[in-house]
Amino acid sequence: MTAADGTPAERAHVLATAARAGDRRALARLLTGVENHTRTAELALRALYPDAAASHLVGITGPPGAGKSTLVAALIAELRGRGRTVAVVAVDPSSPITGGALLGDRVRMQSYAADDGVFIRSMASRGHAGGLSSTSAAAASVLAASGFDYVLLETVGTGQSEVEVAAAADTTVVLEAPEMGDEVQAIKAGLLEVADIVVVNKGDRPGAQRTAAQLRAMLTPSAAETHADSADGPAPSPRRGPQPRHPEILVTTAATGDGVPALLDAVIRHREEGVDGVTRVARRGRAAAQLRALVAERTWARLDDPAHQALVDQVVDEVAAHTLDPYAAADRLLAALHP
Ligand SMILES: Nc1nc2c(ncn2[C@@H]2O[C@H](COP(=O)(O)OP(=O)(O)O)[C@@H](O)[C@H]2O)c(=O)[nH]1
Ligand SMILES: [Mg+2]
Repeated sequence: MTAADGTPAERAHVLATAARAGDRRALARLLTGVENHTRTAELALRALYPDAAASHLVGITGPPGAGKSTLVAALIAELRGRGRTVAVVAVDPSSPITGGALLGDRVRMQSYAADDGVFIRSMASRGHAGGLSSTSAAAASVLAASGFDYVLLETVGTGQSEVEVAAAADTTVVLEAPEMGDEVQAIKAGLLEVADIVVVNKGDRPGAQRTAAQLRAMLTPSAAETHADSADGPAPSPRRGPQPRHPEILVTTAATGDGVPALLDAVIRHREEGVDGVTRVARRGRAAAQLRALVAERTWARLDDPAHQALVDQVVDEVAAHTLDPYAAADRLLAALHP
């Protein structure tokens, strides 16, 4: 039997088994199924899910043109040099505003085509029924379960959903280029909040070290602040759970590979130090986000059933006419599902 025959359950079993064994065509097919929300992909993902825990999921985000794709290519080289396998999901924006080249082009230049330890998948950032973050999380799960030691998720840090994708990784790396205006770019996008590691790339450009110093000054609590807090601020409230970490700030030159081994060391350190705290929190956040998206998607799938069509149409009309408020409308729709 081939993956094209049989029931969805049978096809899913064939695909999951082949993906686990490293069959790239099966993997590619499975990822297409994940993007299209097919029943077969869902069943395969369910079979693969328990195997995904060992992989290290690393999000890489930052403004367009900061060098994310170049850095991903450099990280692939570094990981392969250390004998580790790596899969990449690159979320390419559908709009051509980015000045950067597609990751696939960069990696093709380095010819990993024949290397089974590298797998690259590009994904459009628009048009995902269940949301970009649930689709890319599912894709990352498939790749992790297929045995890749590292799964890198490259997203442009320009939209909320793209940032969420990277933020939900075990380790989130935020890229910054040396100051291109008067302000550090990542601050505008609110990206620094999600950073476990901040990388100032283009270390060969003037201003890289200065940008790194500015970021360190901003992100590292100074002794003076600590003192001021205890002197005249209100008593600090007791914190629960692990203390937030202050992101490490590194400088790389992705174009030459300078600083990339140190970055990989920091990524590994982040996970090792965080196994019981930070990583678990990140994984829980990812699980919760994925579940929220799925529940919303499945609820709508049920409401889209012809049996509910008349009610949905009526409620939409009433909300549009302001004769029913949207909150009551939502309650009425949910009640219809659980009579
Ligand atoms: N000078 C310099 N240029 C770089 C470096 N890394 C990337 N670039 C260049 O910056 C541009 C954008 O890189 P890309 O990786 O496509 O950026 P992305 O949009 O963040 O993925 C390209 O022209 C790269 O060659 C670097 O370390 N130094
Ligand atoms: Mg890119």
